[in-house]
Amino acid sequence: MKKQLLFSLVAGLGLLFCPMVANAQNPVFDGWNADPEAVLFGDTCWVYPTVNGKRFDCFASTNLKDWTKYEDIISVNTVSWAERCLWAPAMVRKDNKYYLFFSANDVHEGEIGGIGVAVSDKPQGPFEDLLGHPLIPNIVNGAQPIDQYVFLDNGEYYMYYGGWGHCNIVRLKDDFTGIKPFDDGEMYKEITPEKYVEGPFMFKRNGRYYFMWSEGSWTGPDYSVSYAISDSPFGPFRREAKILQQDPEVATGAGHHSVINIPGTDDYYIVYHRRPLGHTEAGHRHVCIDKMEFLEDGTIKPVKITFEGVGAVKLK
Ligand code: FUB
Repeated sequence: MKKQLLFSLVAGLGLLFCPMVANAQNPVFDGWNADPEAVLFGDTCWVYPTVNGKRFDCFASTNLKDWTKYEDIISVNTVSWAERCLWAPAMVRKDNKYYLFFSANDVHEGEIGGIGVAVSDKPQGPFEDLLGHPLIPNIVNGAQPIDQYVFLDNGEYYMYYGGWGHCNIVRLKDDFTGIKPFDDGEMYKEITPEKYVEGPFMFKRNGRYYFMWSEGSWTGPDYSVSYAISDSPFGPFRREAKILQQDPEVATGAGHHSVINIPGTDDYYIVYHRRPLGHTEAGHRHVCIDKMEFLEDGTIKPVKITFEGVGAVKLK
């Protein structure tokens, strides 16, 4: 009887914290998922999130509303050097192959782990470890080797990465088996903007480079996303503003995002994670999608995080 009473109380509180919204589309799919990397391949949006630290799943949709889940696309059982903390995937398609970059083991000095890369013939995997060892195993310029984002610019693949408040950029070899020097001979360039914590992301709009990152603590309510605009992929990146953050009426800890642009349009969507109201557990994060808009001068408007989401969107 006591148990039943407790259950009704918890359920009632849950309803209080999660208001019912007609046609609510956020979170976009069920389950605790975070750090979503969203990419468009043709008419399909693929989302690669952090799942439980032991494996990755991915999700596909042709309208951002209805999703198909593909489970266990790679796991610690298939990457010899990975044991735990499989985090924050990044996805690249090159020459009809799909490359999944990931971080593993939450490495500290002297430990095995870091950023790895896996390959498949299909976006839904299964993926195989490409190298048998991490691509970036070490801590350089104070940046923990996690949270990579791979960016193609003028035929060169660059990787932004880094936790612990430091961000590096490296240049990837064409076959992704390692990194190669910049024109000045340097292998790693630190590009950390003010207040940067982790989760870098880059996109190009109207010839300008938008560099974005997460701030605050990912376990807390103040996790958020800010950005800078530059004329170069190497910066300098002067912090412009915070554009994604908690809303006391909707959710807390909104951060670690990616951005998709519908080709041939100026329609942008931000794909991010957030923690439902009333939840404080670090891993309780949901993937959500909301609209991201720009002002005339090219700056990004603060994003309104919603329960409604973006409706059914034509992706092609
Ligand atoms: O999901 C694990 C970690 O949480 C990521 O690497 C960070 O960016 C934070 O979102």
